[in-house]
Amino acid sequence: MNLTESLLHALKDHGARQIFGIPGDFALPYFRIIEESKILPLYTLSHEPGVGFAADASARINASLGVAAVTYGAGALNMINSVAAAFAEKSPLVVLSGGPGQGESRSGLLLHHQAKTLDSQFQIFKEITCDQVRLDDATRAPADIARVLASCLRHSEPVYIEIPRDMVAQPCAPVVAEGAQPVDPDALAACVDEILARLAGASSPVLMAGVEVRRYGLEAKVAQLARRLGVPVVTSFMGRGLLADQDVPLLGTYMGVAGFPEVTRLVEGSDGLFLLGEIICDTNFAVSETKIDMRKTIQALNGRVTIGYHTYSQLPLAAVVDRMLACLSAGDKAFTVTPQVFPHGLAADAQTITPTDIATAVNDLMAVHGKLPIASDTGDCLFTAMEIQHTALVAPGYYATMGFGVPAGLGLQAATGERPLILVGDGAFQMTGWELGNCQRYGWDPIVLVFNNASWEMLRTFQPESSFNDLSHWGFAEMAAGMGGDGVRVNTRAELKAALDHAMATRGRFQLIDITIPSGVLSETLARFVAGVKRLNAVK
Ligand code: TPW
Ligand code: MG
Repeated sequence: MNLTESLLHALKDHGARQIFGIPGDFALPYFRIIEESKILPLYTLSHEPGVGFAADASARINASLGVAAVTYGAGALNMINSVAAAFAEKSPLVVLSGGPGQGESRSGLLLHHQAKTLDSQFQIFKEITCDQVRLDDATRAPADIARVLASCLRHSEPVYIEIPRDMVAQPCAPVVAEGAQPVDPDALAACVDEILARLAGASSPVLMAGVEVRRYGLEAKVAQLARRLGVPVVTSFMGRGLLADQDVPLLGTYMGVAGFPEVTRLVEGSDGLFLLGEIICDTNFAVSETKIDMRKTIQALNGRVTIGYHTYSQLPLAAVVDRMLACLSAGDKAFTVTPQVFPHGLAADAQTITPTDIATAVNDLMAVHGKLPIASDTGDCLFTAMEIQHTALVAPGYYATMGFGVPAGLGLQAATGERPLILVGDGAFQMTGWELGNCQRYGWDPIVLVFNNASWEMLRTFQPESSFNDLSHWGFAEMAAGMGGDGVRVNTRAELKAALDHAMATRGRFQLIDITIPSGVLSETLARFVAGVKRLNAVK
């Protein structure tokens, strides 16, 4: 076995199912081995940000490793934003980069793709990955690979692996995976006793599920936990899409002033708010009129459980959930909640289209044809996604990068084989929409809804006086054919419904629906958000 084969087998053994990438001369040798060994399928895209987003989405949807393979310098540095997004939102993304061979630096010449020093790239990636290795020693490589992949899964954060181009075919032993780290049983028992006592003592406990629940594959167990505790469940904004397929008393998504008032009241009025696997960030918690006192919550995050004024460290989230389940008696507590009703029953008339009409049309579509997983970009499309019934969702809810939606949708289809729905604004589509041209090579056929308001509308809501937020109206529908898909522009609700039905019935080519949204028209959720933020700012 050579070094690249040893790495590829290790990736597969740790849960990776495919690689997304773009080669370059520093990467050609290891890409050849990826292709010829057939250990993992390789999907090439057009631009490195898309490679990173697709690999990140594959990691999120399957709760396993995603792999992004690039070349040194121009390739890897082009992917910084995507890796930063994965780091911020705790997605286990493995970055593979080619690199200069030993001795290449000795020529006395600067090497092409070199930024400052040959080590600059490694140093830059250190900031946005939790572990790194340069595979410059074939004897040490198996242990180094085992450590880095274990770190990736343990922390659910990106890692960086650089493969010098003269090392790829060196003989190398197979990687032996690291074992699980020991957990202090006394600390675990004390921690879980305390959580359960707090919840039992609360008159209005609520469980809020966050992204780590999915990252660590705990959705079914957390659903069981909620049933046994008999507590209502909400997700955070970032956690939207979690527990969508579980039997669980799921009320909705907490969004403070932008959310459904019943959910907001329940969460802000809870005296036992159990934050499970949350990222404690502004998009999850800042937009509230009644500030949640974090010191009064129970925060169970991977590796850190904080109750009141003290913290238990080094307890994996899975161990905490397992132990809680073991301590609770087996039966479910009888419990009902009134789930949120999402808009449905679109009037297929000649009216112009609002974002909430799009949510309504999607809800109608899913009621007939079953759920589709969704990849959403940043912008009003993500607020609109909150009005669509609970279904698997990948979106940059905290890091809020544009450009995520389209490549993430491709990542979803590659990783699951399921046909995804992609929600994307016109501004974001201008960034990475071209990646759709790769669907024809791989038989992907996402349904793409472009929210075309000819505007950076989210920005306009914050600063209406600036005319730089006006975009021209691009004809995305016309571009689809040249990229191997079908495109249609819709201006009325009747046209939207007809286009969605047609897209659903047409398989094998991507289906782009370019939806004209009149200027200044927001989803109901974004309108609540804007009004709420203005209210909050007015009282400051
Ligand atoms: C990579 C800043 C946040 S929202 C937004 C910008 C420019 C406008 C989005 O326009 P779009 O959607 O896609 O047409 P909509 O609904 O608002 O009209 N660069 C990156 N990421 C972010 N978040 C920005 C800039 C931004
Ligand atoms: Mg727009």
